[in-house]
Amino acid sequence: RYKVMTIGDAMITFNPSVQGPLRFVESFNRKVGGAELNFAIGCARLGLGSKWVSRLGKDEFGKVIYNFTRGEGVDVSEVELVEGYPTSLNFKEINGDGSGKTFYYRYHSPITTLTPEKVKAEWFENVNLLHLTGVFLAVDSNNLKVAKRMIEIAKEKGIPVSFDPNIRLKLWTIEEARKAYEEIFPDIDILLTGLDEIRLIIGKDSEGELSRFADQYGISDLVIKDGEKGSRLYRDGKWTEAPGFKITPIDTVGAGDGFDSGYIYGWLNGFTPEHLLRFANGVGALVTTVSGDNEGLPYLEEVSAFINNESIIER
Ligand code: KDG
Repeated sequence: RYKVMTIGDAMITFNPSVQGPLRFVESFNRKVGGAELNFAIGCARLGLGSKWVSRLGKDEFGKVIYNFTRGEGVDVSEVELVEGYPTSLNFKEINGDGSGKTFYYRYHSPITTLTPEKVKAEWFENVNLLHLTGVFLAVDSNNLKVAKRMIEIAKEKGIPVSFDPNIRLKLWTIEEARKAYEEIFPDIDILLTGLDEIRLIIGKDSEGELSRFADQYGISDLVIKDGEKGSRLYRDGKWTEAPGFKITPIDTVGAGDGFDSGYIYGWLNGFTPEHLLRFANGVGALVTTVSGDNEGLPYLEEVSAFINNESIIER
């Protein structure tokens, strides 16, 4: 079976018990979040081998995240709990339409103890794809060096690299983000980005300009996610698109990570462009139907049933 590897910071995510401004929320549900971790869980649920490289605090919350991730069947052999760096926290605000805001407490995150020298070629054993996101880059300015070292090893081994810019303007400025992205775009095979994000990054959004951008960097798959409207893929000089699914979202946080896991699952398994987009749209949509950043990530049979409009007989 195919295996993916990703690296990133995770947080205890406090989901609000009621919708509306955070200042009026008095109780929360303790959950787990983090863009790359959500991706790793999404891949594992779909049946891929999935490895998440990280550092957590050597504290109660670090143990929660470690055990939760291991319980999802994600390979945690390169996750360490480190002393002196508390596990990061994230308080969420959720609006009536399911959209949300995040309030981070992730200063001196444990992942900042990972340096480029600690990256090992052995991590890449049996790995078929490396997935990185801009959240990891945004958490600490040194993480770009770690990411570049990982990309370097992946390239040496002929392992494709996918990237989601995942812009988090609460963690860095758009200028800082652009500078970091430009350093890694030339090495990216699959770029998975929101339409609003790519607009912010390159200042353009027409298909002609987007395809020129992909060609310029040698990106083989440029995937544009546009939430409930659906997604588009630019590959080999051609655009393919697939409409989104009509659902009522409860919590949209994590939908993009779910989409990415669906896309990578389909890509590794050789799906056609149309099927790839439809499958990834289905995964993203299902994520929004459950509260929490990763709870709604579907199992393979659930996506298949959802996108084929079949009901699963439960009793
Ligand atoms: O993509 C969803 C993630 O963003 C969420 O789980 C946690 O905000 C988060 C982050 O920055 O990783």
